[in-house]
Amino acid sequence: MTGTTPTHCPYCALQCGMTLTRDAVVAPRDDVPANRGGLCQKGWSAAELLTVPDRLTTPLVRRARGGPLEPCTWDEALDMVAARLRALAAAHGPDAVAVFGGGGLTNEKAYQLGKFARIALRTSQIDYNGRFCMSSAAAASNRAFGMDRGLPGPITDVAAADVLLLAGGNVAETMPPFMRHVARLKEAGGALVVIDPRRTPTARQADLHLQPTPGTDLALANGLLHLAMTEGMLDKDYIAERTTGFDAVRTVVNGYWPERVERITGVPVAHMREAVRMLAAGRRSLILTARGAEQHAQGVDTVSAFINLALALGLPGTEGSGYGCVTGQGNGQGGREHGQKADQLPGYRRIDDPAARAHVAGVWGVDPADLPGPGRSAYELLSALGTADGPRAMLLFGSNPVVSAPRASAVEERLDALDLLVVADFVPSETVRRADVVLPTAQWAEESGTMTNLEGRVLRRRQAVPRPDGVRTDLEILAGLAERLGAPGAWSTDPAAVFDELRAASAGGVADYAGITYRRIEDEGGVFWPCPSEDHPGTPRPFLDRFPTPDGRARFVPVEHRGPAEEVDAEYPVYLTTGRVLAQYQSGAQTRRVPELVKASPEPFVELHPDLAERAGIAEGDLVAVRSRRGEAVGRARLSDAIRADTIFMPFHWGGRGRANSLTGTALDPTSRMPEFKVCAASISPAD
Ligand SMILES: Nc1nc2c(c(=O)[nH]1)N[C@H]1C(S)=C(S)[C@@H](COP(=O)(O)OP(=O)(O)OC[C@H]3O[C@@H](n4cnc5c(=O)[nH]c(N)nc54)[C@H](O)[C@@H]3O)O[C@H]1N2
Ligand SMILES: Nc1nc2c(c(=O)[nH]1)N[C@H]1C(S)=C(S)[C@@H](COP(=O)(O)OP(=O)(O)OC[C@H]3O[C@@H](n4cnc5c(=O)[nH]c(N)nc54)[C@H](O)[C@@H]3O)O[C@H]1N2
Ligand code: SF4
Ligand SMILES: [Mo]
Repeated sequence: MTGTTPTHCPYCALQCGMTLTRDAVVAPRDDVPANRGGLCQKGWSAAELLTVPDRLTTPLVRRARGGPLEPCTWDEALDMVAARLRALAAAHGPDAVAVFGGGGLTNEKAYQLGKFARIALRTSQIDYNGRFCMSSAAAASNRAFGMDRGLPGPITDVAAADVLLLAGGNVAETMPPFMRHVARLKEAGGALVVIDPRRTPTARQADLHLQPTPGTDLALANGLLHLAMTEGMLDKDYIAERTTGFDAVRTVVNGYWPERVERITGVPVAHMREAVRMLAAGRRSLILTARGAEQHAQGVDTVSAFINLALALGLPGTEGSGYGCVTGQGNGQGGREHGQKADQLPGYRRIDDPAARAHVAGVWGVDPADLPGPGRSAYELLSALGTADGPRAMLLFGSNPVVSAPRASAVEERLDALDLLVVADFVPSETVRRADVVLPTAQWAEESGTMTNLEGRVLRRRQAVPRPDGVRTDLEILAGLAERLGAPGAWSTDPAAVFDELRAASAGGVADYAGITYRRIEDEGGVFWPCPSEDHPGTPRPFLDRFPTPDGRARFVPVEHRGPAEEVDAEYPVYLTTGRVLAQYQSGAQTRRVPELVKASPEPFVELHPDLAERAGIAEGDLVAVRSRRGEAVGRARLSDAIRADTIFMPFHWGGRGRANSLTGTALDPTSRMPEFKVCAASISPAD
């Protein structure tokens, strides 16, 4: 810790570079390509997190069911947790204990958490909130390219593109400095095309805005490909040389003629035609998806439809062009590579692959036969808690599902049905308040580790300030429990040592970090994976020569539009979609504690079209009751003609009465198990 420490923002996947003084003064860095001198309001006010008045600084335990959470010592808390976990596993088997992680955890923590589940608890029941975030794009990328790595190249490629098509992303609010790259693209004569049911701050800056009904992007992407076919815009040489499976896609896409797609999506044919012409005219084009297109029960197929379009136009694997997804959480990328996912081992290995098991078991010093198999996905895990054949205890690091999980009231019931809920956090979130044991952790600027940003660039987060007395790091907590459980393997509390072990565990995997060292990250301003050895330069653009599939070609996947799992009807006549606002982050556990952000975005709201509002007897500023088949939520009406008249929007950053996830449905994508956060059927009325 010197006077001023160069580090990165505690929030989103852009991982803007910032410096922090020992007195916690934040300033943007200009040596980090993602933000070069810019920060959003959350970044500027990030130091406030270090001094929130209700910071957790002592372990808490609930000694009697229904009783209060009371302070205790670390030994009492960890001894108690270890003893109860042992007893539950002895009585019901190791799968009686579950682990839930987060995409905000550093690579070191995510790795250690996955290892802790597999060899300290020997449970298969681990998953994480990235399932709610990146899983659809990840699955579609894997099946097309054999690899899932956020953007196809450095973020500076955006400025050099001729066209950027952004499907379901509102980066002007969710990653404001991203718009600097878009501004450069526009200055150089490039164009931005946005697909969003709302005319968002991002869409307002677009050259073309397509405004579909929620849940219809797949049909729209197929329709765009249909037009590219009929207008002779396909890159036939590329399709022949670098891909397989186009014929099956052509057959399916024949059925998506423009007028039919207009009927499904509500997007005029002329707009579709213009979008395709812009894409095909560009020499370098980027197609990016974000949660608006992905958080659907057919999210994987929707992303496949956009990848098919990109492949047919010859974009992926061409410098400056391609398909990518805009990763969300701070370590949304690295957090999905090193084993906190139910079906995964470090290095993006599959847990059901015998060679992967042998390699990782070797690094951990255990018998491969002792590693558990794949477990339940996040929502399935949450909904199994406390049921007859589900887990009876859960350890949770880095998520606040009481606010952020779909059908959250049912999740609350499941959490309350557990024999033991242990939550590690630094603030008393809605989920912390339901815990039996609370473990206060260090945060962000009080510890160090690595994060992998949306580009696939591994960065160093450095400790800038001392941590408060009484708190421990997540690595220390895991080491303390592993010791008490008599776990095999090494449980270092030093992030650098854990990273070295992660490097060995990832070696030879798809996400190969073997050649990345803390020193190199510092000297080179981050290193792109895969990086198999210390003399390897890292891989900013992974697909230039070949795709990491067995035959080196990218795979087209034919996909059909099925529509949302829940359609509107007479009782629930409007589509509800959910998402984010600039000044709040996720479940709000952090940002609702920062006064400046609360001032900017004080309360839940319902965005709706004036025509819809008039029909429902609702005026600007009224409290609106929104109902769905799952429950009710209340927010203040914000009338805006920027949203479709058949759709309402609620941000999901609040708990209590304003909780959007009291409404959301539980349909899951069959492949990614992503919940359908972005569309369900709802009704509105003035609230009493
Ligand atoms: N301020 C802020 N920034 C954040 C976060 C935050 O909570 N707050 N979270 C971070 C994380 S984890 C993530 S995942 C990213 C998310 O970043 P984004 O994906 O940009 O954010 P969202 O607001 O969830 O959704 C984007 C847009 O999808 C639109 N949408 C809704 N339904 C549909 C649909 O059916 N089709 C299409 N095409 N669009 C639709 C919404 O209107 C919304 O404008 O943001 C990251 N950055
Ligand atoms: N309706 C609706 N619901 C959604 C979404 C949506 O668009 N609509 N988006 C989904 C998406 S994309 C996401 S990513 C999820 C996010 O939702 P959550 O998983 O709830 O994420 P956060 O609110 O970031 O919660 C992180 C918690 O962990 C704590 N924390 C942060 N860092 C650390 C750490 O290093 N260690 C420990 N122990 N704790 C830490 C924070 O204080 C906070 O309490 O929400 C999903 N839910
Ligand atoms: S855009 Fe993301 S990383 Fe950058 S300052 Fe804002 S929250 Fe932090
Ligand atoms: Mo996310």
